[in-house]
Amino acid sequence: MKAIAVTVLSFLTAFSSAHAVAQRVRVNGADQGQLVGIRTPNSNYPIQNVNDGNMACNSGFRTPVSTKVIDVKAGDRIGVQWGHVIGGAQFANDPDHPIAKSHKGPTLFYMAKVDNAATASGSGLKWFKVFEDGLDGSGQWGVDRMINSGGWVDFQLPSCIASGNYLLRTEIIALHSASKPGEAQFYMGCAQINVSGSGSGSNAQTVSFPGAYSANDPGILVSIYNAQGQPRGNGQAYKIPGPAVLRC
Ligand SMILES: [Cu+2]
Repeated sequence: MKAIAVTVLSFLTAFSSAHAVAQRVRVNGADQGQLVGIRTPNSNYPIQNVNDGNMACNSGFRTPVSTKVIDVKAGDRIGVQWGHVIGGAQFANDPDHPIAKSHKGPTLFYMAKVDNAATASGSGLKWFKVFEDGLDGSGQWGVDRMINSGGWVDFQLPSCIASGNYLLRTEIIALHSASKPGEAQFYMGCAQINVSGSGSGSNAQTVSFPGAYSANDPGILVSIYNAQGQPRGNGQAYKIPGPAVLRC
């Protein structure tokens, strides 16, 4: 009986609870609260088609969607927390929190200027990349660092960006099955922020979602395993998808 229960549990773990959703924002370490100022989908399933119309901010949000626009200053440290379900860890030492450990890959942030971050759609925007964390020389991924940080990924807002409302797009790309076309898993969510500062704007390269990625990008169609079968990279530098990170 116990063996059957364990088998069923691992089946469920493999096929649903191992995924992740972005669900909290923090500013200079101050947690803004669960589902506050961030659009979090009810489903933790990934998008696998890079041309999916919801590649910008995801879809199927837990309602009511927060109307909060979080005030930040250029140069602040801002972070988003991931969890395998809304609410984070479900019990002590929950092995799938914040995401199944198999889900190696990069973590990324993009921003797009909008008139009103509480109401703006993610489609049709011009996104620039403000953060990326891929594979380091010791075989650790951005996702490994996110797991070690309890699901949080933080970065410093560029000092040169113009004041105003932005959608902040957070993303994980899970590459455990990505050696087959269409099997990279994209997880994303959008936080709603209002940036104040004295920046005059930047001439960062912008991209569209969908559009920024191709299914054949070297960082999307890729085997991440070494000769020993460990998910530590295939011996070549890992090329994170998308444009270069904005440097002020
Ligand atoms: Cu998953």
